[in-house]
Amino acid sequence: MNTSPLYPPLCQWITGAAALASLVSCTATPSQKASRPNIVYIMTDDHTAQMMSCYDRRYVHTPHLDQLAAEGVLFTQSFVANSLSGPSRACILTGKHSCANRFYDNTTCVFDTTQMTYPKLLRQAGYQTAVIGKWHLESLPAGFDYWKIVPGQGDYYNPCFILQSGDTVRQEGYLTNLITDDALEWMEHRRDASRPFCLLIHHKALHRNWMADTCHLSLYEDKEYPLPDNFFDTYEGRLAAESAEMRIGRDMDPLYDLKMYREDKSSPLRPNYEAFVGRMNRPQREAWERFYRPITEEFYRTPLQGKELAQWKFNRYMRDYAKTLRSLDDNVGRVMDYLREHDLLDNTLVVYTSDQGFYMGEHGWFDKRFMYEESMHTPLLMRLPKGFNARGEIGQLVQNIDFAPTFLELAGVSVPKEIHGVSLLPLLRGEHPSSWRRSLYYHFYEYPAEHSVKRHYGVRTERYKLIHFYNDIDTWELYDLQNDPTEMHNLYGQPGTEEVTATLRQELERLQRQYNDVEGLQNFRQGL
Ligand code: SGN
Ligand code: CA
Repeated sequence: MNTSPLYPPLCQWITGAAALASLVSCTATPSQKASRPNIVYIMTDDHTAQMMSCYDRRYVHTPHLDQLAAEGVLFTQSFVANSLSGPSRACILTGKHSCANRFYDNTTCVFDTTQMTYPKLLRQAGYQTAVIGKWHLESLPAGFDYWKIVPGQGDYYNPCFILQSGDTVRQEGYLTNLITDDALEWMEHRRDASRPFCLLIHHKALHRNWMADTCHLSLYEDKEYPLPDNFFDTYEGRLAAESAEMRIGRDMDPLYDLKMYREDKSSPLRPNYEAFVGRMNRPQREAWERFYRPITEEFYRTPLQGKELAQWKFNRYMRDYAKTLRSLDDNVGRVMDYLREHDLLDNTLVVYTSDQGFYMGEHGWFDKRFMYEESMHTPLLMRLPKGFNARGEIGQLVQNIDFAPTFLELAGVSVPKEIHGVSLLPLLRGEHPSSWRRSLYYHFYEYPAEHSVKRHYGVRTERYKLIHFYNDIDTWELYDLQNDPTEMHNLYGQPGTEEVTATLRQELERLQRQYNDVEGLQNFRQGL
């Protein structure tokens, strides 16, 4: 079991929630209640809506997230602008598409911290700002009173943190718990209770390779997960999909991804198994091996092939993901308990989202990147401060570039004209603005790169999606999401689709002009 220096291990927290109350001293004062709302923004990594029971009941039960949704709002049509970690984070901080914030991909970019971000503007307006956890923008955070981040992707076990002092410290414990410990510690001891705050809690979970806390390893082992209908997709009419390297059956690594380590087997991804389990202390390592050893022995004793192997991998992947998710859901519960017990909920906007969606076997895949639904979509829940009356589902098209203007408007800070997103406050008030946007723009750049997803951009309306894959390919795809929600039938060029294609093309070009996506526009013209 993992422990943190500040608080007892999470598994004890769950049974001893009352203990938290006895640790606390800081309660909201009447003046604070009347002040500008706080923002608690929880962002996870690669958490997809299929794996949240408030969105989808097939696979998992996430009681704390469900409660957040039940007490607030759940966006059904929430999307990212570029389905990858760094780019998504840059879009969120700036409220602008990648073409404007210039953080295009994870591999070649460094975030320019001299540019405008919403935390900077909130801070200038008197908010206390903090970010804890995964940052992944290469440069160090700017615009925060307090930050503590993991280097790069971070490690699940006994992770290192980079501190504001410039020092790097290694902390014993499980990362999802440690990030939450620090967030609670910041709210409890490091802020001035008389001023509003904006706290960003950025988890590494549920990023690959889905390493659960030792206390959750034995969960869900008797569960068989139903395969998505298009698990054995043949990618007909979709060249870019066919060439991607993210198939569970073919590309998921038994050692690195599924932890099937055996002394005489090495992984092409992680020749040294120690790179990830090597961080564990002895009890962690023993618990880990106790759990995985019998499964590994069975795996090598009765080798599977073809579809059987793919299905076996799918089930192991789903179980590891669900176990890792368990810590996340519990830790969201800890944050909500803290806010409730400190009388902060009435005056706080709590947001739960992910840096993008993820494939849980749809099209046979894991990972993200594509403009297809599972990865362009991202979960979005909000619990609203007093005065905002929306509840239940919100169905308008929203995008992660909308968070910055929403938070700024909520704080009474004027929204800079350069921001591409729009404030969600009218929707949170329960209004149904007739002029709400009818289309979204998307642009993905990280190619050539891991998983081999071609560069592409496109437009999504409520019903249709038009995508152009470019660079070393030049193909268009058109989907009717109403008749083909899983995007299996590329209608581009089919008789009868001329009118809708022309309208979508026009809309795509309009959006590229509006956001001044020069590279996109150039490719659009060449691709015609
Ligand atoms: C790592 C992963 C990839 C993943 C990227 C981007 N490989 O490189 O599978 O697509 O991160 O993810 S791993 O072998 O290092 O696990 S992102 O969410 O950070 O954009
Ligand atoms: Ca991610």
